[in-house]
Amino acid sequence: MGENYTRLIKTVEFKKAAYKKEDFFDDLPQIAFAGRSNCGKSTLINALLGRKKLAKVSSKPGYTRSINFILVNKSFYIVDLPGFGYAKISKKIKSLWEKLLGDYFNYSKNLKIVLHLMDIRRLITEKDKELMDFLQYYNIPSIIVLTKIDKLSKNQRNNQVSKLKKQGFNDIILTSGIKKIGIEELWEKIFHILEN
Ligand SMILES: Nc1nc2c(ncn2[C@@H]2O[C@H](COP(=O)(O)OP(=O)(O)OP(=O)(O)O)[C@@H](O)[C@H]2O)c(=O)[nH]1
Ligand SMILES: [Mg+2]
Repeated sequence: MGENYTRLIKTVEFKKAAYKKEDFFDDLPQIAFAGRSNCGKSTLINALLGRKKLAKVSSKPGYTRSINFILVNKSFYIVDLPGFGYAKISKKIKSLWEKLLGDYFNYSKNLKIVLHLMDIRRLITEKDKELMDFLQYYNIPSIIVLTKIDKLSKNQRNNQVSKLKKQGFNDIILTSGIKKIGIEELWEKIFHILEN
């Protein structure tokens, strides 16, 4: 393996849980984590940052309701977005989240990329397609990050990855926030994006 990217992380600071666009930060580049509720966004962010309780991890889906800005090395933000697609929340909350996400994609000029997280067992659902359309509409680049790969055997993983490749998705990172798999690769990707 090449460089140890995790060692490049010197400071991590939880800045804000934003519930409206006036609370967004846009002073520095940012990398956002999006995906269905329960797909493992907060867990993966915690694994990346090596701090256990920085991004709140759901005991039940639908926990992250705000857009959470985490400042790293005083030079960029990791942004934890609220999960979408959880059926058991009210229409009112759902439309508030959609508005919040729309505002975020619309106003964040320093958003470099959205890491689109998906549970490796589920892949692309209807809700994921909506996110993809949303990102395309706002012209925001994204890559697929598969989560919870510890739940599948090597063969099963390969099967899921080849399904995605057949659909034209070639840039895929495999991770497990719980087993800390793919963390270095993900950092490499993030630093590469930040440098360009
Ligand atoms: N086995 C396994 N479980 C995981 C992994 N990542 C997350 N989980 C579990 O999945 C559940 C949801 O994880 P979160 O990280 O809270 O998911 P989230 O995407 O932030 O959820 P929302 O905030 O509701 O959008 C928790 O019970 C985690 O422990 C993983 O890599 N492997
Ligand atoms: Mg979360």
